[in-house]
Amino acid sequence: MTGDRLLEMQTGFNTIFHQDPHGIWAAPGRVNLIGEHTDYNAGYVLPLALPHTTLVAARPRTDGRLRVFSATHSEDGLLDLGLPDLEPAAAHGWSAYPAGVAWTLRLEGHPVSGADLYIDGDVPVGAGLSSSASLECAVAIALDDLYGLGLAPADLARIARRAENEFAGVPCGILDQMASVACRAGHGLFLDTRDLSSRHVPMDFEAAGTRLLVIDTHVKHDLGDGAYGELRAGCEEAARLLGVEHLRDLTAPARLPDPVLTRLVRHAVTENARVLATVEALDAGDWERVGAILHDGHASIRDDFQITCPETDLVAATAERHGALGARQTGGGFGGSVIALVRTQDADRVARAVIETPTGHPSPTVFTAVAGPGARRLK
Ligand code: GAF
Repeated sequence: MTGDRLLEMQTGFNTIFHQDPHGIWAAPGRVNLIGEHTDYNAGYVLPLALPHTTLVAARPRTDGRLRVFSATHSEDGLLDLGLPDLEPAAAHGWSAYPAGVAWTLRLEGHPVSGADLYIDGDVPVGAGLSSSASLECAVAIALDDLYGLGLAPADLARIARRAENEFAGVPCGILDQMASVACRAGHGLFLDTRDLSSRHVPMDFEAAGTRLLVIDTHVKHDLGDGAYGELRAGCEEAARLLGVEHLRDLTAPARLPDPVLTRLVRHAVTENARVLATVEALDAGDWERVGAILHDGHASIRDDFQITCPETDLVAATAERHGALGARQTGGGFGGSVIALVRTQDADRVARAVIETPTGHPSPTVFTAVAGPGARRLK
């Protein structure tokens, strides 16, 4: 984080609130290497934090007001919300995330009496890279620090997720929030979402002669549009019919009379196995194997979970045709970003090929992922 960014945050806060912030906090977006739609099935995930972060400059208040300004939504101006009157559905758009975090903290008995928040960031929005979780987590650690709550990272993630579920109305799992608070630079986070136990798995792409390309297809998805909730409900129904608490409890795919549920089960079971296999391959330094697993992961979300779209299928196939070891759509689905694991010498060729892929949308944007640190105080 450059001094310039901190100065911009400080100046931005000053301009809006005419005072100095008490501190500046950052929480990253993430890419999920493998383990898609396993988190609400109590399964495994393997994300890494991006260097892209949401930043929050903040100062506490004692009058019950939450005043929030987002530099990326400056057209909305300064929003002034009364914490005691906050109710789910009272705040809309981006402001539901900071408001939801303050609401959840108070609901759980934490003495949060208000705050001025100046928010900025560079996590691409709608790209499947967890911009909303990074906003929630940045606000959560800022309020935790300002009010000396002493919450553990897993509690902050749980509170941020609760804000998203109950206040913003998005029925997500805990993958994105745990990635944002608990990742470590140079590592992926191998997380068991059942008990939140985790291991930091070294993920130094450069030293391995590889790169992880993140290809934002600019095809937008919306997790609130119902499809995500339907998939989740389908998985829960399948678990009920199969007599297990979560699909994670199955050791092998199982058939159900409903072919749709049978497909959901097959993805959930095989995806957990792919996370375990990826961790093994990374530990062994077998990057070709990691690529092959990413390829299989894409096939599973395309054919079984059916959350890809023609554009991401095309981009993933194009990356592989031009030499990627493996490529797959990452994140919640229905567009967003594709990741491609490539050998360093193939990176430019693959990037050029996907940028030139005619998807019917603005050309995809490509950057190289470097595993960054989790949420932290900067100043
Ligand atoms: C979204 C959700 F927010 C996560 O909880 C997770 O389910 C993911 O989609 C799919 O793996 O990012």
